[in-house]
Amino acid sequence: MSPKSTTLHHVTKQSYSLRAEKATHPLTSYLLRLMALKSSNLCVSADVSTARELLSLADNLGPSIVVLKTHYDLISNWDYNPHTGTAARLARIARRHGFLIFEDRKFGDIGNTVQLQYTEGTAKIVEWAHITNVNMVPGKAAVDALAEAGRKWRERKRYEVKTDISVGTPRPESVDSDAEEDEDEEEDGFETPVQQDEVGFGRLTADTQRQRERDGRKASIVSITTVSQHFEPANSPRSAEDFGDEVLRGIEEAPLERGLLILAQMSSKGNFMNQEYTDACVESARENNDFVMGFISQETLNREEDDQFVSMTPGCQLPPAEDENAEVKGDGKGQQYNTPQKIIGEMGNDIIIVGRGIIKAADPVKEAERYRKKGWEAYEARIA
Ligand code: S5P
Repeated sequence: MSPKSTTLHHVTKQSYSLRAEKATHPLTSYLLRLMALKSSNLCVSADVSTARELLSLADNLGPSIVVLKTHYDLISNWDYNPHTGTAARLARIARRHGFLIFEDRKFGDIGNTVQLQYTEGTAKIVEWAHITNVNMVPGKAAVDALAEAGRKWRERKRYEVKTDISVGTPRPESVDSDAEEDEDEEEDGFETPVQQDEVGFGRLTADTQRQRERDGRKASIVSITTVSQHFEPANSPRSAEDFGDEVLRGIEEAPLERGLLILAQMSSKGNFMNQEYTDACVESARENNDFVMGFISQETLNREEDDQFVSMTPGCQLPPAEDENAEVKGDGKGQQYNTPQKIIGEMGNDIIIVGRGIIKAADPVKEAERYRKKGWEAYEARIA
């Protein structure tokens, strides 16, 4: 659809800081605070082919952006290891520079399938992407299902499973009793290396060894493995004070809540997202507003008094710096572009999403700053 220039909703006149205070979704509130802190409403779309390019873009552009958008399936050598892989490394860069990771997965299937795609499989997107998005063509059930999966994941994350493993030796009087102990432990289902790995607690402590020896356990041919688990509240988001330079100064790390954007309008020429579809997206967002942060759209879709969704807008390019009045053309493959001024200033959106305009520039760092400034000026003029 071609977006209408409408009278802008009252929220578009408010500062990001004020909106951060009012937002009920923790991740939306955090994002708005981050925007105010970094004077940035820029999301870079890191559409590159290797993990190395992705990580170096993230690190170099980190200071200018508030969101980094990924298409993990474009990366030929994505490393799926949850602790040392591409997503884990990206997460560390995101914490250090203060930006959110948005996997532009555009889920578009029946509810059951999108839940599995979001939480399972090779990528386990929910584990590392603060934000993802859905193409609502299959219907509202896709949004409901993702919201359910996001809530369940968050609930599980509320407690960290901490696992201690100690390897000792059996009491001299009976090897049988040790066998029983082993059996009991296995019945409890506690010998799960994945859980041990997940929290990094799968280690043998010297203290436990010594304690075992004090308890009268002596060397023997059979050893006992005792695995104990306890549940502890997960740390609340850490700040630079307790996390050093690993977290951007001035804000704590992102909350654990996950967020969804609904693909309500597209930038591509001749797309089939009509008004009826867009209206249904807005309804669905209102129905799931503890999980849906807002939209990928070409105009703000806040309509009712209480709406406080964010809209993130792709299809953004600037004319070259040396000819700022030049017309920005499409990419010849259906993509259409608008300037930050039009997207933020006139259409009332919150975040510009820029891919090739920045990543293909001769100097992406400088270009990202040029976009950041233009986007920010448009916002400041809008709320003035
Ligand atoms: O309507 C849309 C929705 C999205 S998410 N139009 C888009 O272009 N996108 C994405 O934004 C697209 O998949 C790509 O990753 C990015 C735009 O890239 P650019 O190089 O054209 O700025």
